[in-house]
Amino acid sequence: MKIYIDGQFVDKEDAKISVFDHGLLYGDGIFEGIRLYQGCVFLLDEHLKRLELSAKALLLDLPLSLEEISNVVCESCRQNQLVDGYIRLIVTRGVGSLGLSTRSCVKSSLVVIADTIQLYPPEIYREGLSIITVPTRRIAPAALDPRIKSLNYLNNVLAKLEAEQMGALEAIMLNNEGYVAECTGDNLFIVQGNRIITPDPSSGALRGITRQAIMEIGEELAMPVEERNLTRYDVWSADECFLTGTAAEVIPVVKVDARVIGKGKPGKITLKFLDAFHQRVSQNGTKI
Ligand code: PXG
Repeated sequence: MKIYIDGQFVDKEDAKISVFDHGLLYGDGIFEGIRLYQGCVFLLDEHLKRLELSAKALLLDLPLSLEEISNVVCESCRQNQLVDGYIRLIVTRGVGSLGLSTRSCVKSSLVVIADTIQLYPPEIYREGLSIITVPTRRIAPAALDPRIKSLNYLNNVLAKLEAEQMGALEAIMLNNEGYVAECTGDNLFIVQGNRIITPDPSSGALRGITRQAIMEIGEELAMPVEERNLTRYDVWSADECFLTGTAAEVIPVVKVDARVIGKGKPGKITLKFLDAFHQRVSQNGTKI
């Protein structure tokens, strides 16, 4: 496997960064997770736009232009002869001295890993996922805005740990007010009759690229998605529930906190969105 680090493609064994990189020392950096489907990078421009906004929020200068980064992403896929895959793009603050100040970090670093990913076993997509709510609250936007896709993922890692301790593969995180924010690495949607609802980013959700694709599909299907506060009761009493994420794609949820959702199997509207999403995947890529 060839990994891109700051201008060079190196073997996996040689893909190393400094222990003085502030990405390691302080989680000072940003990332994106991007999919490659059939030789096309899915929604690459959208991912790069989000990367740019995350960088801006952290006053982090990207080491390359977005066009150059786009070329590096495509080249990483080619170097690894990937047809379908998962690309992890990381920008760290770069090497500096000890201490929180970013002033000693002269140049940010760019790492691109082009690999594959399988988050959930295949049967989950047919049968649906069982999830729980975990005690760890989503970090407040006033502390660290969840729209910044930063290398600080401890909040999510802790929640994922709690989920796994309880035997669940994914978990709902609430915000400090007790409203549903999102899952540890996926956005959440519910279906109530013919209404489709997802929490607003202000409640502590990442502005997911897959979430955005689902909202566009909703417009196309004349089932526009509403963004509003959701309680756990809303989720428990929903007719359907599903999660979205680049790695996870669209996953039906059939149980939440031991309550069966709808009929306990993937719902009709969920399957309609899933189908429309798969069609998009084959139409909206940047050829590598
Ligand atoms: N919420 C959070 C907190 C995420 O990290 C999503 C939602 C879904 O967003 P997208 O843009 O992918 O539709 C994410 C996605 C990984 C990895 O290992 C990345 C994410 C989640 C889990 C694992 O690359 N990010």
